[in-house]
Amino acid sequence: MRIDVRRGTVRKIIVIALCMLVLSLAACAPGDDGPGNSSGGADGLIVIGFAQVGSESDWRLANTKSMNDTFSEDNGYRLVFRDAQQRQENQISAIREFISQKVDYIVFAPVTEEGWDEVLGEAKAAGIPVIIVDRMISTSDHSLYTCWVGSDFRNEGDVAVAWMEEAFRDREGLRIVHLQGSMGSSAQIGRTEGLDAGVANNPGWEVISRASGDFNQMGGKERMEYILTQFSSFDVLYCENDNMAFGAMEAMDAAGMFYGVGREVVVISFDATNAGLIATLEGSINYNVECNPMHGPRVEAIIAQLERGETPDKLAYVTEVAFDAMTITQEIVDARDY
Ligand code: GYE
Repeated sequence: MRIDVRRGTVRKIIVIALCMLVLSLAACAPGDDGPGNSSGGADGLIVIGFAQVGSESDWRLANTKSMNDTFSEDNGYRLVFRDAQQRQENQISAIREFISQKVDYIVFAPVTEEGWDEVLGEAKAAGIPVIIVDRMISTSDHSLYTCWVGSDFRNEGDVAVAWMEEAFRDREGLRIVHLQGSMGSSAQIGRTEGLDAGVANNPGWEVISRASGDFNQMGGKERMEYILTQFSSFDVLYCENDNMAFGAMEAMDAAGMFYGVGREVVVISFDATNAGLIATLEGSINYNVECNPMHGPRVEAIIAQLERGETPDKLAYVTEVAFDAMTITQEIVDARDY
C-alpha cells in the first residue's frame, strides 16, 4: 500500500511538473496561436516592429505620423521604427532585426511586391505575426502573413480613367504623359494598370512618354524636365502622386507651359494630401484621387483582435473618394490634416 501511495505521489509530482513545463513553454513561445500574442514584457508594453518604406512623400510622412501617434507608450506599445529609405534590402534587414528582438508583431509596408517569401518564412518560423499595411506583396503562400490593410490601387487608377473618359468624351485623340511611382510597388502597379486599361479601351488615347519619378518631388521635376526636351506639348499629365505632380509643375513652369483648369495640360494626381487638395482648389490639379494614409488606428484594431484571439479579415480595403477641381470646396481642404 505504502508503495502504491508513494507511486501515486510521484505520478502526481510528474504530472504537475509536466503541466508547469507546458504552461511555461506556452507563455514563452512567441506567436503561439492562442489569444494574445504579446509577451507583454516587463513593462507590459506590446512591442511592434514597423519597417516603413521611407520618407519620399507627404503621404508617407502622414502615414509615419499615424503609426507613431497610435503606437505610443501611453497607448501601451513600444514601437521599433525602421526607415528603409525605399530599399527592399533595408526592409528585409529590419524584419530580421525584429525577429531576433522577438517583437510581438511585425508590421511593414512593402517597398515592392516581389521577393518576400524567404524573410516572411523566417518570421513565420519564429511565430511572429506579420501585418502588411499600405502596399501588398506578391506571393503564392498566404500563410506567410496574418493580414493586410491598405488601398485598392487598381480601383484608384480606374476612378481616374473614368473621369478622363467623361472629361474627354468629345475629343478625338489624347496625348498622355505618365509619371509613375516607385516601380514594382503596389501603388505604381495598380495606378499604371488602370491607365493601361483606359488606353486599351479608348482608341484615341496614347501614352507618349512614361517614366518613374519614384514618388518624390525631385523625381517628378527631373523626369518632366527630360520629357519636355522630347515633347513640347501634350494633353494630360497622369501623375501617380501629388509630390511628383508638384515637381512636374516646377518643370512645366520653367518651360512656360500652362496646366490645370482651362489650360493646355490637364493634371491628374493621386493621394489628395492637404497640399494636393490646395493645388486642386486653386485649379492647378484638375482631378485628385484620394489615397488614405491613416493606417495606425486600423493596424491597432487588428492587433486588438489578435490579442483577443480573434481572426482579423485577411484583406481589408480602405474606402476612398476623389476630388474634382470644379467641385472641391475650401471646407474639404481645411478638413484634410495630412
Ligand atoms: O501614393 C505615395 C507614397 O504606397 C500609397 O507611396 C503609397 C504611395 C503613395 O510614396 O505618395
